[in-house]
Amino acid sequence: MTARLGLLGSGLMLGGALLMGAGAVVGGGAGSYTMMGNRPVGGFGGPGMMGGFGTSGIRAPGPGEAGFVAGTVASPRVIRVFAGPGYAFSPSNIAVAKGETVTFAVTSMGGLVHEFMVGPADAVAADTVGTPEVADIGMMQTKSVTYTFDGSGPYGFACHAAGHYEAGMRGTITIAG
Ligand SMILES: [Cu+2]
Repeated sequence: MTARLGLLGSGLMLGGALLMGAGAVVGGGAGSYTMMGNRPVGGFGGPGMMGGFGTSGIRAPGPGEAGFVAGTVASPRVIRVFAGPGYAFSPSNIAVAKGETVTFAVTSMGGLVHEFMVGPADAVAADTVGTPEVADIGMMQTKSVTYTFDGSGPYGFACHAAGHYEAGMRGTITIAG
């Protein structure tokens, strides 16, 4: 598992290291590791997710990059986001094309339970009720939320688990082109 993760880039290598640490923190209980064997929760257990880990690399091309394909309502572009380790998202800055529909597949790395809210920056900052979000993302779980960026922004995302936003757990979404 560790070697496989190592192929995926520094972000996941960091996550892998954190996971080992988290196991020690919780006493190495088998329970904390059984989740790793389960399919991720949130609807991305299918071929699409595995494709994301394949030869195409950890992320698909973004706006302005060769091979970029804007997401649509019928076929959203999937962007993988790692919540943690610690109080941070990776990536913390995401570029989307104006009008495109994006599914954020958010995986919690490490022992903290996170949330992911996305939408207009002011609503996200204020944790406004009704702003799209997924919550209770446990260690190595993946949950997804889909959003269409049909405005001019600014947009953002954040985790509003107690204390996380204040600790800096937020990011920005740039409308490109
Ligand atoms: Cu969090």
